[in-house]
Amino acid sequence: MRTYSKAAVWLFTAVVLLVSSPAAAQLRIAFTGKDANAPDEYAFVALNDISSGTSFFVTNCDWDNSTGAFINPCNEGVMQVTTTAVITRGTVTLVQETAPDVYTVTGDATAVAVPGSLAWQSVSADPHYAFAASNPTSPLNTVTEIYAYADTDPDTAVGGVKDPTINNNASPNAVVLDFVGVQPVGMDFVGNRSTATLADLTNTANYTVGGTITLDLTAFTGPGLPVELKSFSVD
Ligand SMILES: [Ca+2]
Ligand SMILES: [Ca+2]
Ligand SMILES: [Ca+2]
Repeated sequence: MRTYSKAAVWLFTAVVLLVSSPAAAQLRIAFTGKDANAPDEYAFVALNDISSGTSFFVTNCDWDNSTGAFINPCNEGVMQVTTTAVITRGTVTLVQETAPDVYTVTGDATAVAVPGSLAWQSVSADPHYAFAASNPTSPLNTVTEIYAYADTDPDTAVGGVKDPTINNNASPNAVVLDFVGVQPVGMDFVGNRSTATLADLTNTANYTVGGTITLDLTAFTGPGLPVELKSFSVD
């Protein structure tokens, strides 16, 4: 009779569980607007339902895909956003800096400055990256995935060193919105929120740009709401 070690049985069980378990919904968000005039603010949409108690980080630091890390120090802030209830797919959440490093959220989340991080320091060209990190006390150095990137620098970020979807420590599913030839202080999605697709969210033609903008928090409701992944893995 063949015998198996406990370790072999455990490994077999773990593999069966891994293969048979449905894949958990991946955290998927996209930026829908920002306005650097006081109060500095941005809005994001949930592309999947987000569980209560989920955390991610947002920074104005630039990514460097030649090293697979954020440029650090970069003289920019980083905040931790944590959901306080389920945020359903399509919901738009607003985060505003209402005093230096004090953030007010319109929606079911909190936002706090990461201890030791620099002030948010609003500047029109500031990029916005939303990302996951393995160490919440040093998130810039421990990035595991970038979820969304809004570039309001007039350069072409896509395909360049700031593009988080390519090269080292790449996040192929990051939703990248890249303004080219303009440096908007404010920008906001003005396309059709009942039919928007992922391609619409990343097309700057669907955004208004300017100075002070009241960001539109209307939910995205259409069946074409972007949930598709460009790439999928179970690591
Ligand atoms: Ca503002
Ligand atoms: Ca800044
Ligand atoms: Ca750009």
